[in-house]
Amino acid sequence: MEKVLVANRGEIALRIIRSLKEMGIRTVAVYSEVDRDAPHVKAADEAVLLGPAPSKDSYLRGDKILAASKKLGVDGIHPGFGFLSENSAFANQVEASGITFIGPSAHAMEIMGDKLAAKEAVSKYNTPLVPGTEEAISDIAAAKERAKEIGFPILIKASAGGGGKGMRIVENEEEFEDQMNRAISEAVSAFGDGSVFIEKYVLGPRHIEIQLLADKHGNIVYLFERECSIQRRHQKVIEEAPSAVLTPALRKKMGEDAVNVARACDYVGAGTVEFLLDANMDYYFLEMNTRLQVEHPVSELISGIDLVKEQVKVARGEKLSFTQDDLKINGHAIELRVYAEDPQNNFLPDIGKLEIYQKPEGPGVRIDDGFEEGMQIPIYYDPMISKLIVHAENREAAIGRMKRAIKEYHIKGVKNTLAFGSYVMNHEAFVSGNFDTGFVKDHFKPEDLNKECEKEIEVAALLAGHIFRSSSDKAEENNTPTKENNWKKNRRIV
Ligand code: MV4
Repeated sequence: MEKVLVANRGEIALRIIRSLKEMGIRTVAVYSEVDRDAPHVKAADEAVLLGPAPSKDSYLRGDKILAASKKLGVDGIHPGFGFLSENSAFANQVEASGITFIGPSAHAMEIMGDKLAAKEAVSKYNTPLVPGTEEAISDIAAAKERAKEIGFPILIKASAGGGGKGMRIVENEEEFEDQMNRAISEAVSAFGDGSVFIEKYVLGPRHIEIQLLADKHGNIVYLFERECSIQRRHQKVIEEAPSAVLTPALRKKMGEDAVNVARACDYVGAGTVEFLLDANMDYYFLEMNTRLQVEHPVSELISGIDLVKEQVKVARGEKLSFTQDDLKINGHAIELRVYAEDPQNNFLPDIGKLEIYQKPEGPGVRIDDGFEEGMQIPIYYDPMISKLIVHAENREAAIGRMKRAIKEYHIKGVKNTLAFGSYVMNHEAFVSGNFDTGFVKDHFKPEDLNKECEKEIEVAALLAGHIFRSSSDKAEENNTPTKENNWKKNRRIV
């Protein structure tokens, strides 16, 4: 593979381009009209304008991307995540053009994209599934009987849904029929497919996912788990690896079950199997994500594996160069997604210009971003500014490192989730590891961030006082006449 087109934008496009460059592969970026000056465009060897800002006119234009790839002699396309990454028709078109799609087969995407088909494929192995209906519900009365057997509350899920889309909780028998009818019509309008099924509602679960890598020769390994329970409205905010609560035995069992999920769909490439883990430490298969995920860096840091390079290698037909026994967890990693959102106002997306954008540095700090100071956050795409990822020898040290890195990160001009990150890092439930997917709902109140701010203001005031005193002390010692001189002479103290 000599030339790869990255069919994405922002931080993930830049992150992929970096690995490709390290492998000596030439790179092609694509961009929309608002992304002309974006770092991912500057970083690539060549760049192709796709069209106006809206995704449907630019990053979702598979036809334009394919035409540009042919014209420029591209031999591989990396879709990143979102946009075309889980579009099996696009993967097929790419492969039919003699270009390698750096991702799984269209077949694997289709099975895992249909939640009922996924459960059926997985049920051939002994992977635990949440009790529920195996087929799309056609008879509401029969489904109600099944719901009574399972016990309320139950969840109605759309087979074409996923990631929390098309889910409905039903608390009791009385509301079952009404909720079922709503769920079906919602699924028809949202996905063009009214297939829904029911599952027992697992209360207070953790969201644990297993990172996998599979080659084209039947070798599949797991790169341990990520704990992704700190989320709101199905949008993850903080992820870490490893989980604070898995024992080595449970890690091995979940890892091996995840490998079987991949086997069930002949998976190739990097993929992730999501599990729910309940308070009894029982776990259940939820779904498989057939793409590189936003939170992949925490797995890279604890495993020492560059997942993008591995995606390229397995797409080229190479065998994995390591086995499960070669893989060891090294330390602990935490990622904070820095969103252009206001945590004080129900995480409402904010837009504007990054007036100040200064990144933290130092040992164990990684920033994956696609913006520079002075840039505008576009309204058209995901509001993520960056991912702040830290790695340290253990969880406690990683939390300390994240707090330090957040303090070093200065963003002005756009409201963001940095202070929220600091709130979580200081929260007893997070520090102790005693939390689940209800963390934000159960613990977080917008006022809590004022306390974080007050702490910061207090520190700033103390520091300012100290600086003032030390500089005026020195001024007296030096007997220098002007303020200007005092500052110049003493600035090194600061
Ligand atoms: C569930 C569940 C509890 N019981 N299924 C959410 C996203 C998608 N991947 C599936 N999800 C869930 N499925 C059963 N049978 C809990 C979740 C879930 C969740 C639910 C409500 C609020 C936050 C959540 C975060 C992660 C998972």
